[in-house]
Amino acid sequence: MIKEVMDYIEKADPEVGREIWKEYERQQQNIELIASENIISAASMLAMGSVLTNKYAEGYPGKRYYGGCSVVDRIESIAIERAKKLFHCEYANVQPHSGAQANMAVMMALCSPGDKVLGMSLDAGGHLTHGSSVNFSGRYFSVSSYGINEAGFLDYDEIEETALRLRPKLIIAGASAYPRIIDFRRFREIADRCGAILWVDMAHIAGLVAAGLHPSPIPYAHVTTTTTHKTLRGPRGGLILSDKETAERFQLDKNLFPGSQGGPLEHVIAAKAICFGEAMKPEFSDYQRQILKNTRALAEALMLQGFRLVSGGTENHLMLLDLTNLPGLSGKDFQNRCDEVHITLNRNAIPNDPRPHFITSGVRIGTAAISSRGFTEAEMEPIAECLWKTAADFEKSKEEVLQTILSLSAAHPIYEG
Ligand code: DSN
Repeated sequence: MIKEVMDYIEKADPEVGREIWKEYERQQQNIELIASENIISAASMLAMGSVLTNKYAEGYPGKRYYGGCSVVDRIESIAIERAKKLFHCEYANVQPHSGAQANMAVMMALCSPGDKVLGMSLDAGGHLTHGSSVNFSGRYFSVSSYGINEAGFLDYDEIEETALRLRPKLIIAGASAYPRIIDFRRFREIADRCGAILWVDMAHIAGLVAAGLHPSPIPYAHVTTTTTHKTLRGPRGGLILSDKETAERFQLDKNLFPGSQGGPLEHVIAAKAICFGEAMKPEFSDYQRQILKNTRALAEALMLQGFRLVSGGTENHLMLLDLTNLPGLSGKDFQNRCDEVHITLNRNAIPNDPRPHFITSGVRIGTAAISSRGFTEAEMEPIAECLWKTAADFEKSKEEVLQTILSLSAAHPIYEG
């Protein structure tokens, strides 16, 4: 079906259609190790290409500013009810166009410009929207940040000490490049001790949380946000979750629309509903368990090859490779070499990185996408070997690595049939 759709587009607009086919072939051939990417179901993908994209629906189900919204009202209500059931919470807003939009609305709801905020620093694995100086969150709020300790772990005692000293209005927990379990209960205790609100951004781990394989932030956070396209394996988009009382007290709905967004993307909301439905099935828990098994197997195989891992391992879907034992090899060089052999990953700063942000001394690796393709633990060893050869002996082993990667990819086709 996906191929028929691409054929149709190519006939209608050969210039764009050909590029979409090329991207399909790239995804088919490459081993995708970017920790924030995934391969979504055909149903979820096709819902985004449906007639729902034609509809304007500013407002919320039953309270729209346009006529003709009865169908999208039902679809959005299905998405809301499924999100609440999946994450065991009382309130869900499924309209954020992205994680960043969800985060902006939440920050505007919970704080006033100039308020003190404490979030994880981008350098240590936090996110741009958690107070980076180049983002709205760092420009309009008075942000301080916490990092990780020498061993690569969050140091909760130090975070508590900082929070008690600064007395922020808001504490942000959640990360984009942290390979360990986050103790949300401890974060809530810290927030309560200093009178702060706790907002958790669980974007990376939402799939694991849905499957009960990472402690849920929902019982502890005042507000939780996530993207829907990472481990959750849905369409590109955002989600806000909370209890009813907090949602009403901080007017979460109003802060998203009309506060920071216009018309909702009902075609994407339908795809989110489908993703939430899929995530409630037993197969989804099996999939999340496989992510954990693959990540651990890959981490162990990489360490055996000679790679160093920040924090010495992983407890979730991702790991951070510290390349400083490979003289002269930056994160950027390694990412570029991997591109040449059809392995896709992204460079990432490591703690106290000696190189600038655009270069870095590390890479981030995750297994959500390859697990969706059906890769299992046995295939993590050859992938680790390919990564090591690419890092340590590139010119000599490039052809051999390329052949191994192409045959591994060919064994796990995407969107066939
Ligand atoms: N860009 C995402 C990631 O790669 O983690 C975060 O928004």
